[in-house]
Amino acid sequence: MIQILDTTLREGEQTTSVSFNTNQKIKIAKLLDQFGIDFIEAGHPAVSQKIKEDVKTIVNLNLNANIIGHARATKEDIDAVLECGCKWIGIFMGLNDLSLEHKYHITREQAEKRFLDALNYAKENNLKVRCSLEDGSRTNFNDWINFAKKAEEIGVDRISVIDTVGAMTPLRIFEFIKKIKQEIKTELHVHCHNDFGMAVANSLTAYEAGVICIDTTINGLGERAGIASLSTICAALNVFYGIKKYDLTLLPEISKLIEQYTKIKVSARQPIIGENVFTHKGGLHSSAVLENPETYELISPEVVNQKRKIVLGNMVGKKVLRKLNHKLPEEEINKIFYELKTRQG
Ligand code: HCA
Ligand code: CU
Repeated sequence: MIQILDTTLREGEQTTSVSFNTNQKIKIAKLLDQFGIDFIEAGHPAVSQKIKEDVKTIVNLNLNANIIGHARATKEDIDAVLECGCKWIGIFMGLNDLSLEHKYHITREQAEKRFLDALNYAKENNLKVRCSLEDGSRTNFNDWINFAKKAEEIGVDRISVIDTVGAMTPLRIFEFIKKIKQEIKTELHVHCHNDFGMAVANSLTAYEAGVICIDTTINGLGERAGIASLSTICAALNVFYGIKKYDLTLLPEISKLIEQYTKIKVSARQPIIGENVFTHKGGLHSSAVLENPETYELISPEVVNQKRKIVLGNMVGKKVLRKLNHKLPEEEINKIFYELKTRQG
C-alpha cells in the first residue's frame, strides 16, 4: 500500500511570497480530493486566526481525503487543531542537538517530556496522530529510535521520517528506514526536502524501504528549495511500481492552478508537467518517436494529459518531414528541409 499526503496548504504556504486565500484553498483541496489524494495537510491552525478558519472550512468540505492539522508539541497548538474538527494531527518537534541547543534551549529530557506529553494529550483527545521527528535525518539514530519506541507505546498512528534540510541520499535513507523497520512496527511517513535536488529520489527509495506514505506539494513548493513534487512522485509510482490509484490526468490542471495562484512559474523542464518534457528535437529522436514513441518516452503524454510535440528546427531530418506528411513531394521536402537547416534553433 502507498498513500500520499499533500501539504501544499501547509508546507506549500511556507514558500516565500506564497499565501492562498480561502477560496483558493477550497479549490486546491477539492482538486486534490478528486485526484484521489489520501491526506491533505490543511494548515497549522495556531499560526493565525485566518489559517484556523481555513482549516475548519477544509474539514467542513467533507472530502474523502483525511484532513490533518499541523501542530507544535504544545497544548495550545493541539487545541487549535481540535477546534477545527480535524481527525488527524501532525505533531512535530526536533530532538537533535542542534534543535535542543539553538531552537528550544532545553535539555533532551525536557524536550522528550514535552513531546511525549503532547502526543499523549492528542491521543487522549481521540485524535489520530502522526509523530514527526523534525530533522530526523540529522538526529542520532539511537535517540531517534528510543524516542520513536516511546511514541509507539503511547499509540501514535504514524511516525514520520523527516529530512528537513535535504541531508539524505537515496542509499542513506534506504538504510535508515530499513534499520527503523527492524525496531518499529508503527507505519512510517516520509517528508523529504529538495535542497540537493534529491527529494523525489529519496522519497521513492523510502517507499522501497517500506514507508507507507509520502509527503508532497504541488509543483514542489515549500521552505527553501521545497519538497517532493506531487506530479513527479505520482507519475513515478505509476511507471516504476504500477500504482494506478491516482487520476494523473488532473496533474496539468492542478499544477497550472498553483502556478496561477502563486505566480511561481514551473520550469519548462519540470518532470511530467513542464512545457518541454514531451517535446522532441533531435532528428534521430523525432524520427524514432514518430515511428514508436516508446523509443524516447518512458511515460506517454496522454497518461498525464499532456501533448507530444516535435520541434521542426535546424536539427530536423528529411525522414521526420516524410513521416509527418506522407503526401509531400520530395522537392517540397527538400525546400522545407534546407529552410529549416538555416534556422537558429
Ligand atoms: C516545518 C518543518 C517540517 C515539519 C514536517 C512535519 C520539516 O516547517 O514545520 O511536521 O512532518 O520539514 O521538518 O516541514
Ligand atoms: Cu518540511
